[in-house]
Amino acid sequence: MPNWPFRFVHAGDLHLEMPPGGIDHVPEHLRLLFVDAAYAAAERVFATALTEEADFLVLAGDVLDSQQTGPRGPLFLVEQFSRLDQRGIPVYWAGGKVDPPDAWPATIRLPDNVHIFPSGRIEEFVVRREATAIARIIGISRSENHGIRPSDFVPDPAGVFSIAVAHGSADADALRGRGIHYWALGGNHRRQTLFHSPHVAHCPGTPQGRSPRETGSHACTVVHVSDQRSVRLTAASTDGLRWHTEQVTVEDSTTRTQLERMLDQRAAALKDTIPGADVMVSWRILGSGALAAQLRHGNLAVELLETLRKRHGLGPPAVWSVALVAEPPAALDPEIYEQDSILGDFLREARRYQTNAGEEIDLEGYLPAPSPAGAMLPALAISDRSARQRVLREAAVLGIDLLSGEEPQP
Ligand SMILES: [Mn+2]
Repeated sequence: MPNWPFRFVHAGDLHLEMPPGGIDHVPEHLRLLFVDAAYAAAERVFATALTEEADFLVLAGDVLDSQQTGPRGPLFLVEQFSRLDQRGIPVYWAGGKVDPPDAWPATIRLPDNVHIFPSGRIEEFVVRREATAIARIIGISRSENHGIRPSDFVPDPAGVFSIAVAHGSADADALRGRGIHYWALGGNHRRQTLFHSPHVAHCPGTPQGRSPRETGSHACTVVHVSDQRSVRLTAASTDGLRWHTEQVTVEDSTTRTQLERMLDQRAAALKDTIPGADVMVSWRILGSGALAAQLRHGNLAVELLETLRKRHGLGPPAVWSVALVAEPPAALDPEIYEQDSILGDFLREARRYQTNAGEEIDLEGYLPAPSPAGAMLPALAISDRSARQRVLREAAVLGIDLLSGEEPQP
């Protein structure tokens, strides 16, 4: 059945109450950026609805915890909703974990274009253009005791394009079987499309990364529905603060000066590859050699961080170096195991424990005083196989770093 083409914006997990974090120290000049990041990203969601001339905006839960934001959260949203209201763009909002419908402060009036789905039962709205129904939006706010129940959602008997809005996890196959044209999901902070054919289930993720682990671009989604009802998704970037991990490999022969130049060039390049955002970069240094050893144990990592921060971290836009960590190499050069030296002896001993998984490592003898019976023994036994391998690999690398006797190069 042919349809009017239309488009809408789908966003979720705005979490206005949650500023980015997860780092030891936010410098003075970036504090406002952190405090405002969730709001700035949310504002870009509303701006996207305006610039795309969207027919409507769908919010799939966890927009704000109004207890935690205080009045700033609701007042900000009323202002943004009003901007859309002036352009005749309705908002359909299903509550998630932190924003059940009754959490909205009673004293703050929502503009008329905002429709909040109730919890506990499905409600539906029909969007019309020139008296023709172009979309039917069915939704529910999350209830505490259960996630999404796909069977709650029924496609339109007359065949109008049906959009289901809900927050929480759901089995993709169960959703697929319902015949709903588009599942507008929320709850996963990472952007994800569960399926794309013939129908679509999509979660746009949070518009702003909150920690060094949430790297990469964050966005809301513009959903284009053609007259043939094919669905195309485009991401509209929303994060003004971007988390990024940059890997740099050093060779045995790399000097400090060479590494400094490499870091400097990479930091400068990030300004171009990630335009329009302040970048929080975590450096991972891979490789082996004296310089890598020095990075793992000396002050060098701290000194390099300070230089990077001074040269690139001030902005705007800032490329702020969050951390600089040298990773132990995954595999060691087999030749050093054959050395006739203290290091060789040490490595062969470590390898013996690595290959004989059954052989217990006696760590108790290294304790300063006899351990209280039982209390620490389970931890000392390193019973977990992968933990044991990791400890032995780190011990081998530490041995190489400290026993190889190579002078670090200037
Ligand atoms: Mn959430």
